[in-house]
Amino acid sequence: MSSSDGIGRLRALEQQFESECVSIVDHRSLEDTRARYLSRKSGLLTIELQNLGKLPKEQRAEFGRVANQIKLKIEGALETLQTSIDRREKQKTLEREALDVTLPGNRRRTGHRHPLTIIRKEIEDIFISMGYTVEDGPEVESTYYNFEALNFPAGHPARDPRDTFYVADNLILRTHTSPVQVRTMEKMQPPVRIICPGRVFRRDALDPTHSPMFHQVECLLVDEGVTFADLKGTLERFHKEFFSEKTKTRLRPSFFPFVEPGAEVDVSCVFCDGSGCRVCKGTGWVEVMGAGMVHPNLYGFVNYDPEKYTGFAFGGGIDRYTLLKYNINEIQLFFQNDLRFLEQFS
Ligand code: FA5
Repeated sequence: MSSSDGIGRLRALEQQFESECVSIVDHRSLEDTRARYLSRKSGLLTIELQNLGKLPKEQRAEFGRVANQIKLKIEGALETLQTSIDRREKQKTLEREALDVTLPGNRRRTGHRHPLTIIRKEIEDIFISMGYTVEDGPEVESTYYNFEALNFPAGHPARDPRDTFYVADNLILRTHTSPVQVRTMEKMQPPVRIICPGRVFRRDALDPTHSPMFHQVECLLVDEGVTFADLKGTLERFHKEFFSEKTKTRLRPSFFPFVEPGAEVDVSCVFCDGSGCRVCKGTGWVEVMGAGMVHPNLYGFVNYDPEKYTGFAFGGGIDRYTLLKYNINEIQLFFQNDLRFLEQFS
């Protein structure tokens, strides 16, 4: 091989590289070209350089000089291309990720408290301000606490599986919050002054004011010298705070096994101020809870001295209070989770 042949091939390689340069547009084509010309084993220029040894000695220097010059040229050109490709890629990334800080943001929708939660909290706050504490009790309850210890005789109709949801033989979904009375008296000595809001369950047919799952709030006060007048005064104060100062409270004799005497509690209709309307069915009164003086038999279950202590208890429907407070005529609205309804409360 003569030196001029060799140099001719080097120059041809140089030209080939120059014409290929225009198609280098990204990192991938850049690296492919770099490997094709300069790779240590199979690069086109590397192979030419391996031929150096085959040249006559006096031609080697010239061939080596030209080869080196072309190598530096290729490396320089690739370096320049690398810089411009890097700049272009960076620019593309910046454009892709560009943030227009003048665009309006996405407003996060805030949740609303459920109307039943709002009213439960309002009721709790009124009683807390009167010195009561808030207790909790299990929703899956034993028949002992739901019935026996509340003085329900064996065979009482409320125990019937047609009225009560049974989980097992002696285990039910509580039908009222009154079991918390016994649970509380078991764990604390008088003076006792508690309320307990919570979910209760009955096999009641659906209608605008009845649901098989609803909410009650229980109240229990036991101390020395507590009288029926204290019960009435507490109910009156509560209703005036909750509805308005104009609201009247009325007690009608009634029967619950765990109180004696017992009463149904009505409030003067908040819609017509007692003059009679559709909501109160023309009577001027709306029934809201059951109440009474704690039956002395209950004290036997919790080792309180019935000669020393007396107390009162009542239990009201939170759902009913909510219907009245917001003038809603359908209890099911509370459980259908329709946002158009729920969003009206905050
Ligand atoms: C009781 O549940 C007694 N535990 C209340 C009580 C407590 C009396 C302490 C004496 C002493 P009653 O079954 O009447 O009572 O229910 C009380 C209130 O729950 C009712 O006045 C009503 O407001 C509400 N209520 C009853 N059944 C339903 C129902 N299916 N859906 C919605 N609310 C109901």
